[in-house]
Amino acid sequence: MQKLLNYINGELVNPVTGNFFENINPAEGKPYSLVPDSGAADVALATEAATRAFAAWSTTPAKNRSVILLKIAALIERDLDQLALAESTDQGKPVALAKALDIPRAAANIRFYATAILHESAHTHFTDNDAINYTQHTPVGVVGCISPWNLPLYLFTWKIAPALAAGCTVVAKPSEITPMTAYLFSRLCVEAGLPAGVLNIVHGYGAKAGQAIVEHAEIKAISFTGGTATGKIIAATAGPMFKKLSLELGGKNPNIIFADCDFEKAVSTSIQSSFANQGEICLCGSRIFVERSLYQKFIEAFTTQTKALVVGDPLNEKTNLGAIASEAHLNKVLSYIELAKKEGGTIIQGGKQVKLSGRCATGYFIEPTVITGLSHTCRTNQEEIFGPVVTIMPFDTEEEALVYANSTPYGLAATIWTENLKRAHRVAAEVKSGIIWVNCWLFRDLRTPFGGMKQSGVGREGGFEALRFFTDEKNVCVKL
Ligand code: TXE
Repeated sequence: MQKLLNYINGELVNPVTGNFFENINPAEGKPYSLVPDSGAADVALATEAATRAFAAWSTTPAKNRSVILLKIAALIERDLDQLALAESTDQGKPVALAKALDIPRAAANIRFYATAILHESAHTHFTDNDAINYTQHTPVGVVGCISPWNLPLYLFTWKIAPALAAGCTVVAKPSEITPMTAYLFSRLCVEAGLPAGVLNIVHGYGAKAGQAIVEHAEIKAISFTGGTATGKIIAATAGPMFKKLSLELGGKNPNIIFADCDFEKAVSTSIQSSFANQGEICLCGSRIFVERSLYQKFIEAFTTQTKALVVGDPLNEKTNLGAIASEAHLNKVLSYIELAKKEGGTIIQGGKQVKLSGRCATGYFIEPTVITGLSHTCRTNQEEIFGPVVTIMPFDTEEEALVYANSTPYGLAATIWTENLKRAHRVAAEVKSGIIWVNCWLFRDLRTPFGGMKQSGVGREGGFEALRFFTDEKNVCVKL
């Protein structure tokens, strides 16, 4: 079985203990490769390498850092098919989605920051004729980047690219559930000639390798994307050490549909925002609120289109929903469908595990599921399920829609469907979410800030904010 390796000090190496654990292909429910079971000793070696590399990398001219990052982006594009296949095999998502979204976006992340550093500027403030103040940004040092399993290479590069571009050196850990593309990425970094120690990738479990990264005294900043519960643990560890922290956490996003919307567009995009990537995107709209006069018509069109979705082998180009990322997650999602029934919900579409035949006979598949008849306060509508499960509720007034939308502890994203321009702006201003889409979903301009409110996170990623996160900022005041 293929053994993945850590990437430390420019070399692909075994974990210190020599221990590995199995990496499961979720479409088959079977192991297909072995992952380094790294711990504090591996993180210590990675951090030493990153510390040694920092002086040279942080003073490498921006244009030279840019050249090497662009080379890595080009290698990702060269290996698009191989990386998409690996992402699909590792995560369970349709290979077509990996090819269209995950891998191109990984390359785009790197290109964006490789060129952003060429166009950075600093603020200057003239204090009458008495002084000049200027703001200086310097790379913060060795940083930790910890990423989840839903969009593996996409989110891994979303953190690593700004850190490297800013001049930091990095100790990174992909999710233990989806380590394959991070491993392939490390091989591309070797091929591109990234200097030794600039990026180090340590594979392993969160509580062991991840926790060791957060605890390491020489790691000055942590950028984390994952569950809110894990975010709390990381904040509790990193807070007293005064590390810089960026936490991108869970969501329970409202999708608000007014009767004056472009109906066809609202339905077809809501199918995407509900079920893309098996609903395993923190930005999915898992709570759909529909104005009562449109409710019945929406339910009929939405369930018809849901029924037409193909749950199948991720390697089949016609598949809409592939496998759930892990057996534990499959069981979690199924338990929420049971909870919804106990809470009085009606499953109007789906609701069951899917048993496929052939190579996928023992894989982890779930029908896209639509639930009605629940209150906005029940657990099903309050907790993040992170699977192909949506609830639909009617509302009577704009005020009521806002109460429902803002009723969870999360505040990551929201979608609003209306052709009324004034209402669109009014509602967008009132919804407590870090990103609001009006008449679209998942449309991203990489220059815009990204992040959550409430328990969906702290800090902003994307744009120049991410570059700033990885720097120390000072004001220099020169008296004239
Ligand atoms: O993620 P974890 P899990 C949500 C979703 C899901 C839930 C739990 O609801 O069901 O979170 O998923 C590393 N110190 N999201 O448990 O644990 C871990 O190894 C340092 C939302 O799989 O948060 C992995 O690399 N690191 C989400 C990363 O954290 C630790 C995406 C994320 O894993 C650690 C995924 C520790 N103590 C799940 N413990 C989103 N917002 O996109 C774990 N890790």
